[in-house]
Amino acid sequence: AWLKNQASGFKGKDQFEKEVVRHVETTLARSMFNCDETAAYAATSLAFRDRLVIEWNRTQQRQTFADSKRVYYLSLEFLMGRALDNAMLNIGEKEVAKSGLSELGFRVEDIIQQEHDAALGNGGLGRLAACFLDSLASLNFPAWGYGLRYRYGIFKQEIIDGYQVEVPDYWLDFNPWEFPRHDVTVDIQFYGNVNKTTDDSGKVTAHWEGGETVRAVAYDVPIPGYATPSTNNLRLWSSQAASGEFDFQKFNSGDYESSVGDQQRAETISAVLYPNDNLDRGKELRLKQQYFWVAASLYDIVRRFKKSKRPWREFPDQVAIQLNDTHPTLAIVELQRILIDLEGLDWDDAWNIVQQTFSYTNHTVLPEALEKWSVGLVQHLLPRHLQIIYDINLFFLQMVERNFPKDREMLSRVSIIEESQPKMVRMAYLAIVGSHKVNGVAELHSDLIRTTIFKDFVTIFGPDKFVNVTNGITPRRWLHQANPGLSSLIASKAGDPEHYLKDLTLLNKIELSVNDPAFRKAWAEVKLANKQRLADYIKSTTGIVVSPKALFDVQVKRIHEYKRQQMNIFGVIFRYLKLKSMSPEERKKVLPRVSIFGGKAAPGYWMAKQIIHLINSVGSVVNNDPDIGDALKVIFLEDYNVSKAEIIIPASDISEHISTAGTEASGTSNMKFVLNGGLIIGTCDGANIEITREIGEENIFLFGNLAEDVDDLRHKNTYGDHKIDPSLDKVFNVIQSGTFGNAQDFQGMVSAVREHGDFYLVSDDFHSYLETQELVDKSYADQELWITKCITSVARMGFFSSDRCINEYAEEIWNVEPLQPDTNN
Ligand code: DL6
Repeated sequence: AWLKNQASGFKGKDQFEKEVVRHVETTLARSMFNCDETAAYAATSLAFRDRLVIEWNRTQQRQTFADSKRVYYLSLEFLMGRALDNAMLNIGEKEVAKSGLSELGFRVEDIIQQEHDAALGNGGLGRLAACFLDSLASLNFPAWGYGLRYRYGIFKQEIIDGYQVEVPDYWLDFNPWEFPRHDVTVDIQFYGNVNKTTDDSGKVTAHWEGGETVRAVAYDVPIPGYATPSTNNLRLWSSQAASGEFDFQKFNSGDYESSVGDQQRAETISAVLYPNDNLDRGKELRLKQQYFWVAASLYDIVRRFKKSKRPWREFPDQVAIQLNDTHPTLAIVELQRILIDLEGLDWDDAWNIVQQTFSYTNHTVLPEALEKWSVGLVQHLLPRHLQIIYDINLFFLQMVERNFPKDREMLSRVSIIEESQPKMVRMAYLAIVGSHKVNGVAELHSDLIRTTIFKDFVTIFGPDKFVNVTNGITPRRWLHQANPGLSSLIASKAGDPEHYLKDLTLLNKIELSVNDPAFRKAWAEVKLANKQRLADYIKSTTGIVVSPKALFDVQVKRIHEYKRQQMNIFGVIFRYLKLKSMSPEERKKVLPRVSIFGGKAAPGYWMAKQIIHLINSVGSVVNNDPDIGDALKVIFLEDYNVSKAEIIIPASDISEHISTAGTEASGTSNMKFVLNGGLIIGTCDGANIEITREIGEENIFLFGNLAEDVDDLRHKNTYGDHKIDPSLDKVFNVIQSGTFGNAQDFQGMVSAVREHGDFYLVSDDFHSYLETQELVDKSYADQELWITKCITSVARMGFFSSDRCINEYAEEIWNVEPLQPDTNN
């Protein structure tokens, strides 16, 4: 292992064992005789944490000393998953841990399983942030992540009688990966009012006074790079009462409940992650979370900058702040406030600095996900910020008016303040105006934002401000960690993992072996073993036995109408009806299929919950139908999360990425599935398009209408002749006959298509979906050709490493350079 030469590496398994034993006996105060798997996990993590901390401190010192530009990635979500396995692999000490633990009587796999996922995110957006942290550290960029330390991450999903039930996810019981920094605190102000004073020179200064103060306390999480000593920092803020204590006066007078009231109110801010994906709910507490987090982060960033004693105009040479969606947009306003109100800069100088510092990533074109806050709420919570937003808007609109005097309507179209009832602040517009670059996350998505939702801004600012950075995934977690079998097979052709996992384009070397019988055989064996692992997991969690020889068809992601899990389950019902209509002899010839679903619905999203209920209801009918046997099984895997994805993704033969064209900004699980040797069925949407470009259209199953036709189809469905696809009609009739339980339970899903305009074009795409699924069956029957497709696809996936993606951000948006570690000390 490369770290062996570092002072921070273990000197062999004996030293590792000694440290585990030391932690069991001293830190945990237990004896090795009663050391169970939980304690072994704790001690192993602490032993690894000790290693990380050494490099972490060195990295921070190196960065401070170099005083070069840093990147700050502001994200309300970091869906990190488990840390131990990742730490072992990134610092190259998993083998040491494996043999050391085995001597102590444990299996490394069992120990890894003890860890609770860090699930501080909803889905793609949060997982992308986690992949980016891995790449930033692996590529040696001086970078910090800033987020919130939610006490409750995304809820745990239980399926009871086929329905989703949400259970709180308290993940902080024992978390060895965070370091509370009780000395790093920031007091954050809310509410109050603004007074203005004028000095002798006539300069007016605003003072934000009064209101309520909540304390932000930093918790730091080390982020180890892969095969490098660079270890970056993720700083998560936790809220507590500014006084730190409860109210003794109230307590002494016997008012026990309200004596802790302030404390509880303050702690509520970072208590819980909002469980919505691609949906904006406009709740006051959410706005409070956003300001609390950006204000604390900016205070920290500014404090660090000020230590360098540089003039303010150099701020953008030292600091690049990336806004992960619009959630941190208030940071733009906060920096402007700091510069003009607290540091005394002129508006224009300050605004110049702000614009050069920030850049904004858009992750969605769905109107329901585009954030807006009511002016009244912002005024109440952040009175000074609202004034600044109005000034930003005024100067912006004056510029627009000067440059486009003939287009009066443009002013209301692009105004940051929407003149609706009530008036709203359009956060995406504020983010665009306050940033020097705006990017989409896949080519189609970036084109769509340029030509639809942000079209006017392209006219105003010019096309260069709007760029594309296609998303990526870290191959360390999503290949090496999740699929060790495939990773070592690839290594036999592509060379040392330390090389190809850092330059994923080296995967192309395996294409030379696509016809090598031994390689192909080994490839098939790895897939079968991964399918067996998933089959075992399915059996242990659902009791259902599935054959690993069947075709595994997987759709795992948040449940959303635009992602069209409903179309998938309608297709499954169609398949079931077809099987039922066959003779037993015919049925025996059919290629068996296991349809696997997983994903959470937002608790308030009624339709998404109906979809989960239908999947489970279909499963209980199909799986118990003696006519069907192994020919079809329908599985819903409870509580889909990062660590489950690591088991599910390597086992897939075909996975479904079937959003209505133009709705899925990118998707990243599509990349993970192909990288793990599965093929995909998908629409011409998001990154599917670039995956097709890279791997070749002969290796992907594309179907459905194109994004450019969606508006016309929707119009036709609402105002014209909306004929339901006959196969879908048949499926609906069976649902309505009560075959899968009370038809009333699924009426909403059926009438959304039949009576309410079929907004997601399920009927319009259904025929081509079924045809393409048939093609999948036929292709899978030819295993030789199938394996060729899989190997070829993996070989061509190098583009989708998040390292490529981070290098693009660094060069085109942030203008930062990596800081090479000194590997000799
Ligand atoms: O960019 C990461 C991820 C994309 O892969 C998904 O396609 C997209 O749906 C998701 N967007 C969001 C938007 N949520 N908000 N706000 O999660 O981003």
